Amino acid sequence: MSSPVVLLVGFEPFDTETTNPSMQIARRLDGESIAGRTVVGGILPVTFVDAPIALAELIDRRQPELVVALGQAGGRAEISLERVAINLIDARIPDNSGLQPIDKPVLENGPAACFSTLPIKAMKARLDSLGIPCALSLSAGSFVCNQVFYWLCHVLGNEYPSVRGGFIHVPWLPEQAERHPGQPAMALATMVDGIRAAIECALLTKSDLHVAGGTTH
Ligand code: PCA
Repeated sequence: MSSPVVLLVGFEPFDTETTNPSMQIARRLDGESIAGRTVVGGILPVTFVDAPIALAELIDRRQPELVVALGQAGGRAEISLERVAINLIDARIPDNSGLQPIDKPVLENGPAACFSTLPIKAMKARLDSLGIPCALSLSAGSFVCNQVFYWLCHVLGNEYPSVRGGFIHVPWLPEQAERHPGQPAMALATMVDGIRAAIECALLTKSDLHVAGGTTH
């Protein structure tokens, strides 16, 4: 019998970027074994129409035990463990298909917000112990990442209630930050180590810590 699967998705490049660290991390960890599970990496398009469909197809096809979605948050200095997805799309820029929805719900008549089911405080403690910059975040924005995060909560909550999932934003890579003077960056190797440790922690932690959280964003 094949080993259980962790689905790890990242995004294609968007805006004026030619790469996306989330895509690179998903590629690097694809096929790795973490705590006896096999990581399956996937890449989502940065488009409001196709990204949620692609995510749902990957979940249905791979039947993962855990789902971690990654996205780039240029300008942030830490790996951001997102706590909450909101039922709002308010695109600052067009997506990769040219669509720019303003003030639209992700899901008509859906709840206003939903929470990550990852043990984010335990994950933060783990990254802190490794010296990898990490923060809890209260906003995944209102672009495609937030939409995918909201959709992930919706699909898991309705169709796979025993499967945990959530969203993690990562900083720009050093080569990206070069084009944005004064902005923070993180080396790919550090991000890969951080996401690997975060996944391992999520797999091994059944219930989250309840310590003062230090939410910073
Ligand atoms: N970041 C964008 C979408 C894709 C990505 O990597 C966001 O934060 O919404």
